[in-house]
Amino acid sequence: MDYETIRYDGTDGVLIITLNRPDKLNAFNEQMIQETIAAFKQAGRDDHVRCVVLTGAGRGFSSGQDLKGFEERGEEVSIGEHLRQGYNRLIMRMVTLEKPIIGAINGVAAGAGCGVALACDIRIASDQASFMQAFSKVGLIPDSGSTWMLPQLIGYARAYEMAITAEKVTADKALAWGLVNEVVPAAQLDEIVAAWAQRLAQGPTLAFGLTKRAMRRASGMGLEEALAYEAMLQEVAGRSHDHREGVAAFLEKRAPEYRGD
Ligand code: LHQ
Repeated sequence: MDYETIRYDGTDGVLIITLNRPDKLNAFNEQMIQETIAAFKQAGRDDHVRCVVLTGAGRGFSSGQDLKGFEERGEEVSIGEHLRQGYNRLIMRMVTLEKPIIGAINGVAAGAGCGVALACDIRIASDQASFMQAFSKVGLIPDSGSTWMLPQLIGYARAYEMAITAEKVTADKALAWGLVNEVVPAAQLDEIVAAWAQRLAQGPTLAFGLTKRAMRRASGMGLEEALAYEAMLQEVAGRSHDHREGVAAFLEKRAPEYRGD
């Protein structure tokens, strides 16, 4: 599939999706929202893809909704419908993709761009990155999953602070708050993310995917239900090639060779 607003580059089990409207700090217009949804759908269907990296071209990760583009669509556009047809589908595609997604946060992640960053499973941030719940600057509430994901990640008080101040949270503060997994020098971001992605792409993809499903679902469950759900998914993982291979490799004192199934 040909994309115009994103780049879609895959090698050795790693797919890199690059938001590619650098002049606008990768603000999402309608085409970029739909192309990013399509890219994650394609990633889900392609068995060669075992890890996805999401990043931005230029100095931004994403500045959120393209406010100029949205304004030009006129007064009668329903924001609710725009979310339902766009960002909500994108966020659901990301969280239901049963492969790890690494957010390589190269610069500012604002508004819906912050929501999309939060929907990644792991965030590696450049020391130049920042996170901004920009919505209240334009009189809106956090969307794209931010009201759900942000309090879970950093707690209600910090999440609410980010929402009502709309101030940039620096990479270092994001690390201290548990918003990112690692902060790295900007010049080394690509290299360090590539090492992470290679490692994950050589891992037991089925187990990584089921782990994501179990953890995402567990947040809506009590312990008893979560235990039952874990047992059900472990039954599936336990029948996989990679489980047998992992145990055999351990017993034979060698490195495992996972296939992803
Ligand atoms: C932009 C944008 C942008 C267009 C930078 N749009 N051009 C959902 C549904 C429906 C409606 C509304 O929203 C939503 C969800 C949302 O995402 S709401 C939140 C939308 N985003 C924002 O409010 C952030 C707006 N941007 C900013 O505050 C700044 O650009 C940040 C703090 C992100 C970066 O600041 P700087 O590093 O100083 O860069 P800059 O402001 O100079 O931006 C560079 C260029 O990118 C500039 O264009 P220009 O032609 O002047 O060089 C900006 O106009 C353009 N740009 N964000 N969201």
